[in-house]
Amino acid sequence: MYTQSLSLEQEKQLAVATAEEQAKEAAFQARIDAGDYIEPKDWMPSSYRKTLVRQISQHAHSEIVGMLPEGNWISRAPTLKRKAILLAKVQDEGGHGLYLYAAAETLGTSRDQMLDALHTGKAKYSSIFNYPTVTWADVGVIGWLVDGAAIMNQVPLCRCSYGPYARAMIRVCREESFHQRQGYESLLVMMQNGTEAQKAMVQDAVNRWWWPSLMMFGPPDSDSLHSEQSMRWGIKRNSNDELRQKFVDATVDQAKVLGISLPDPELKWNEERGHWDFGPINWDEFWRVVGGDGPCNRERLATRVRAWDEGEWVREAALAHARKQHTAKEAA
Ligand code: BYC
Repeated sequence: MYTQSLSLEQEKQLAVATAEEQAKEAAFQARIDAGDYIEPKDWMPSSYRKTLVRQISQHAHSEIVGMLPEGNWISRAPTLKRKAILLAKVQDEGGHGLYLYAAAETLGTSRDQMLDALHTGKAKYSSIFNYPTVTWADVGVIGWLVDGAAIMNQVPLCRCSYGPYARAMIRVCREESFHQRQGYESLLVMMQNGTEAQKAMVQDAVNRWWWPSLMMFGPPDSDSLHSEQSMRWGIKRNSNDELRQKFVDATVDQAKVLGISLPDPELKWNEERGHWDFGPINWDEFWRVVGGDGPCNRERLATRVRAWDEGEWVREAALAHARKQHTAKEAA
């Protein structure tokens, strides 16, 4: 009898808690639907927090790992001007990673935890950075196609429902736009004033980067695990396929101006849809790369882990300095 009345009481408490939780979730969704920004101290469902930490930290990792393929060409840039531009671009990417780690930290996850997830292979980063940069033209093509795809995906994130992420993205997008233009301009110079060998080098780079760039937008909507919920929460404003189509539509004309061809025999204007049709994407290759078996996955991760290990003394020195400053302030 006693046990039964206790469990009834517990059930009642549970029902009240569930009703409270549901009311909170409904109020939260109403704020999102009204276009309100969610700030770090606001109540949020734990799954919203988890999704954001996943996406923002993976985005941050992509920026940091994304420094490597282009960084490979800093010492071999063909002119002082191109070297200065490339240095600034790679440095910007480091900065983007830092804004994004800071945005993710506001959700209660430490930078050490995020980096540990990267270094142990638990967290993902963009598939695109697992491809090699074999010639100088790859640097221009990364600017044009990879940063072009990144902007297409990231401009809508400036209106993401989570305030710190949305604000970080505004600055990131401004800089990405310069990155895209510098890449396009460097390709234009090679295509208009270059030798036949240089033009062939640009075409070869486009052939290698085109399909991986389309994969950057993620799996097709039918296979996208998170899109539906993320769109309901206003984290994603467009689906993977919508953004991929927008990118193809914008890029075809740019390719014509450059005088290069895109490596897709099925690329065709569809009058009825008002969009470019394009051929099938090799999703087996995408999942292989995402799963760790791309051309450069092991090399990229090993480089990041080495940088982390070799930077330990810097972190220790910075912490010791901060402690010293703190003690001096306390004593004063
Ligand atoms: N690569 O349900 P889905 C840059 C994963 S940095 C690897 O559609 P979601 C730049 C996805 O994480 C560019 N993994 O996911 C830097 C999920 O697995 P988990 C980076 C991918 O999150 C330096 C699973 O597949 N941009 O531009 O709704 C130099 C199912 O996917 C990829 C961002 O990070 C991929 N390509 O949508 C130059 C932007 N695609 O997490 C340039 C922010 C999907 O469940 N992120 N996966 O294990 C986003 O907008 C979204 O996270 C995505 C994916 C559109 C990428």
